[in-house]
Amino acid sequence: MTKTILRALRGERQDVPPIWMMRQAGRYLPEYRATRAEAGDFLKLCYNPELAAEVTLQPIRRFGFDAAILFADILLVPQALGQDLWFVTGEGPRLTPLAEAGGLAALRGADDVHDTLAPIYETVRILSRELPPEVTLIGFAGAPWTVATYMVAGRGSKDQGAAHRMIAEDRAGFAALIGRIEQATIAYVSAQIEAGAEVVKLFDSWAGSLKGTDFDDFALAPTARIIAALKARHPHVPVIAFPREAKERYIGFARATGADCLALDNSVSADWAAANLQPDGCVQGNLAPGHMVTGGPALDAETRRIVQAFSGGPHVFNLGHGITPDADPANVARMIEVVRGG
Ligand code: 1CP
Repeated sequence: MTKTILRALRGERQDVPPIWMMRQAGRYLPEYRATRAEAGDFLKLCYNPELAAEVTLQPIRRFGFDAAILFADILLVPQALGQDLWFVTGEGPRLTPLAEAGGLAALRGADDVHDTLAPIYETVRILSRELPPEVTLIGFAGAPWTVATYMVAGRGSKDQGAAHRMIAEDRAGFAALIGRIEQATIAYVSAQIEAGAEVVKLFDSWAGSLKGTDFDDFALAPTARIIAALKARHPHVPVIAFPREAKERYIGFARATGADCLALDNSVSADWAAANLQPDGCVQGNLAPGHMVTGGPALDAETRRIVQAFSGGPHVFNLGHGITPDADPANVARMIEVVRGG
């Protein structure tokens, strides 16, 4: 029997939507914190196939989600392209900003990423052996725009100002950077699929800050080219696109990029998305992550409302963004129970 998430991604409506959760392996789980401590730090955990597989499996064991997402990070691709990467505890990722690192010319070619990323493929192989047969394995990468914002600025930022400045000052240079990330992403994600990933998700977390033709050139077009390349090699592997905060640009995004499913953030209402996006195919989302902290009757009511809103078509239940470290695991268990009819 085909797994429930694969059925949804192929466009099938189901009475009970399959469910998984962004950042389901993470700091809100004591067993995750213990394994991360054992690994030493976050990056060592990403590059340790046994321990990365272990943290991927933890939320499956604890909650029985329908899918597992490979434990890794979108910033491993810049590192594999040769940019220094480290994480500052309590602050987040740091990279040597691209201009200081010698620009695009100093980076490796897209086909040279595999040496660095080989442990990630090993994690995928372990998971495809160890996951329960009914659970789907999701691989992922960042979409080029979001990855580029970190490469240019050397860190996360609220407005992605450094990348926007580069677009204004050197549009061709920025397009070349996007092209390099795009090629590396195709190589990386194809290798994940060959190692056993059954679905791919492209995270464009900062898509919302691109407007007009910038959105077309740097969010939509690169995603479309990546999906076209993946479909040429692996036609049966569904792709989930997540152009977060794209708002009205969500309309038509699945058709224009060839994505099988649109992951929805919390800026779009479920009723609006059911009317405007679901007719094009599967949608994923979009409970606000705050309910995993606060729980109570509002969690039950919102969960039921979202399931109901999307009940007329293909739907994968998820949060609108990643679960936060202050979330209560009991609320996660309750959300799953409600989705499954409890
Ligand atoms: O302290 C820790 O243990 C590290 C916290 C953490 C985790 C659990 C980071 C640092 N990355 C991850 C794992 C991760 N990141 C996954 C694994 C699978 C999962 O369980 O979902 C995935 C899919 C990501 C993707 C990711 N990393 C994104 C896109 C999704 C999103 O959240 O918008 C982004 C933007 C990153 C960069 C990143 N890595 C880590 C942090 C704290 C950040 C964000 C920094 C910022 O806010 O700018």
